[in-house]
Amino acid sequence: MTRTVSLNARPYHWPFDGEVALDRLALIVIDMQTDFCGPGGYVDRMGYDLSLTRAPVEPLTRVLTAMRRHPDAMIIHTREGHRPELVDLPANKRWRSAQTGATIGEPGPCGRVLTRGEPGWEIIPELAPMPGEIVIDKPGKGSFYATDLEHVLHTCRRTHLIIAGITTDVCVHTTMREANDRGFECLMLTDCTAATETRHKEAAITMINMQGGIFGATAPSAALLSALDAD
Ligand code: C5J
Repeated sequence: MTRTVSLNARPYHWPFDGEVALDRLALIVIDMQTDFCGPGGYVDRMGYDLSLTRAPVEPLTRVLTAMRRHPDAMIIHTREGHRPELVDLPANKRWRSAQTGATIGEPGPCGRVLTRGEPGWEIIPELAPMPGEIVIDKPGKGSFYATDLEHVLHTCRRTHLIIAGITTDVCVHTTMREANDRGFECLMLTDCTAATETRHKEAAITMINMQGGIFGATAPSAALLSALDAD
């Protein structure tokens, strides 16, 4: 019998259907790449405070360690980035990045910005995927757009998603919205996510909690850790 999980969350005890077996659950860790939280990466070059986007690293390490003790649960990592030929980079996305001084596809201290195969695009070593974990490469902000994530989740019979990573207000929120519309029951781990501005993270969490949990629920990782360890 696989273990089930149920935990205190806001605005409701998660999941909505009482409990979820670990073999129906996937943890999705979004874009913990050097470009979003490492020195010389995309976010650093735009001038944001890296201590904010690095804050989830430690709690995420604990969550990954705990989840890896339960092989029934699926672990998925995502990476935002474009093909080296930039054929999947919309002109407006490139133009907007140029306005910030960190043009996508151009060389920088971590190689070409947000480009697949470059050092800045790699997941940071502390949170590197282990063998057997799934990596989804995405050209956009949402993890479902132009990827096979939905197909993988359906094939592996995953109905409940625990979502973490960076940034809360952009790729994490977009992914949670996409997942919610597809019928997945979602939980965001509040200390395992961060934005480039604290008020944006807070607003993003508040938005999830409105209307009875418009996109799902939110909880600190401690709630998940104790649910995973409970006998
Ligand atoms: C952004 C992301 N913020 N991973 N990407 O451009 O949230």
